[in-house]
Amino acid sequence: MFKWIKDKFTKKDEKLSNDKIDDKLEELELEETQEIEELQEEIEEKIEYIEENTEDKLDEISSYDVEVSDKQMEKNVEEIDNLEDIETVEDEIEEVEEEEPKKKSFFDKLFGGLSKTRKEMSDKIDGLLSMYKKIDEEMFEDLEEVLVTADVGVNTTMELIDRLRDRVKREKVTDPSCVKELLKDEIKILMKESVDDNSLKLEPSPAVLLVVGVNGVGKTTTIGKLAYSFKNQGKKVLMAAGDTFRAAAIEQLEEWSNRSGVEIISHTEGADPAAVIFDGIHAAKARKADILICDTAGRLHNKSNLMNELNKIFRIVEREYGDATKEILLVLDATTGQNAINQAKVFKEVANITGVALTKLDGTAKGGVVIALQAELGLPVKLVGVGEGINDLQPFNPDSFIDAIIQ
Ligand SMILES: Nc1nc2c(ncn2[C@@H]2O[C@H](COP(=O)(O)OP(=O)(O)OP(=O)(O)O)[C@@H](O)[C@H]2O)c(=O)[nH]1
Ligand SMILES: [Mg+2]
Repeated sequence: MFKWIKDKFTKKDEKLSNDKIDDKLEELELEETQEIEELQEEIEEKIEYIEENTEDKLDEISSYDVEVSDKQMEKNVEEIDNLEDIETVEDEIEEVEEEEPKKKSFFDKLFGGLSKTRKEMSDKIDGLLSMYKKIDEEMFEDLEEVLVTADVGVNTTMELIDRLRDRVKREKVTDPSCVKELLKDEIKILMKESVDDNSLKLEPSPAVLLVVGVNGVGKTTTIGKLAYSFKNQGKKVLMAAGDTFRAAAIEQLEEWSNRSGVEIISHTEGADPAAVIFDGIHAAKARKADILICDTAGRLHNKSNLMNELNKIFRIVEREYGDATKEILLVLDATTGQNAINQAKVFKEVANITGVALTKLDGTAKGGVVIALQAELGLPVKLVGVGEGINDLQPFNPDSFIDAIIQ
C-alpha cells in the first residue's frame, strides 16, 4: 500500500516535474524566440545604421577627395604659373644676357671684323717704322707701298703721303715712331673733308631705300639686317622684292622677312621689277610705312640691261613717291678691293648714289678700300658688314673705323 502510494506520488511528482519542465521549456523557448527576435531587430538596426553611416562616410570621403583634388589642381596650376613665371624670368635674363654682349661688343665686333685689315695695315706700318732711325724719303716710299697694297688706292695714297710729308716738315717731327699717329690723323681729316655726313638719311618719313649693286655683293643680306634694325627702332618697315631675275632671290628675301618680322611685297620670277616697286610704294602708302626697302637684281644678262632696269625703277619712284625721302644705297663687297672702286664708278654714272654699304669686311684684308671710296669718289660709306648674322651690320664711323684698322 505504502509502496503504491509512494509510486503514485512519485509518478505524480514525475508528471508534475515533467509538466514543469515542459512549461519551463515553453517559457524558455518563448524567451529565446523573443531574445532572438530582439537580437535580430538589434542586428537589423545596426545594419541599417552601418549602411546609413557608410553612405554618409562614403559621400564625405568622395567630397573630400574632390576637395583635395580641387586644391591639388589649384596647387598644380599655381606651380605651373610659377614655372611659367620662372621661364619668363629665365627668358628675360637670357635676353638681357644676349643683349649685354651685343651692346658691349659693338666696337669689339668692328674691331674683330677688321682684324685682317688691321694686320695688313697696322702691323706692317709698325714693322716698317721700327726699321727707321730717322724720317727720310725712303720711309715715305715704303709707307706708300704699304697703303697701296692695303687697297687704299694709288691716288688716295699719293694724296695722303703728300699731306704727311708736309705735316712732318711743318711740325718738325723727327722721330719715325710719331709718324703712325700723324698718318691716322691725316686719313681721318681726308675722309671727313670728302664726306661730311656718314649717316643714312631716312627722315622725314616716308622714306624709300633702293639697294643696288652687282650680284653676290650682299644686297639682300644687308636689306634683311637693315629691316630688322629699323623695326627694332620702332619703325614701320616694308620690303619690296625687286630682284625678279631668279626665284631664289625672292625666296631669300622672304626668309629675311620672316627672320626680321617685316612684311614683304613680291611678285613671281620674271615679273617686271618696276611693277613690284610700284606695288611696294602703294602698299607703303596704304599701310603708312615709315621706310620702304627695295631689293634689285644684280645679275642681269649685261650691264646695259642692268642699268636700264635700274633707271626704270628710279623713274617709278620719282613719279609715284616724289615726296618721299630717298636713299640709293650701293652695296660693295670689300673682298673685291679695287674692283669695288670700279663698280662704284660705273654705278655713279647711272644713279645718284647717296651712300655705300661695304660688306664682308670680316673676311678680308682689303678694308683700306673704305678710304678710297670716300676720298677719291666722294661716296659716303654709311654701313659696314662684319658678318652674316642679323646683327652684323654697323653704321660707319670714320674715326672708329680708322682706330680699328690702325692701332
Ligand atoms: N662674311 C660675310 N658675308 C656676307 C656679308 N654680307 C653678305 N654676306 C654673304 O654674301 C653672300 C651673298 O649675299 P647676298 O645678300 O645674297 O648678295 P646679293 O647682292 O643679294 O646677291 P644677288 O641677289 O645674287 O645679286 C651670302 O652668302 C651672304 O651671307 C658680310 O658682311 N660678311
Ligand atoms: Mg639678292
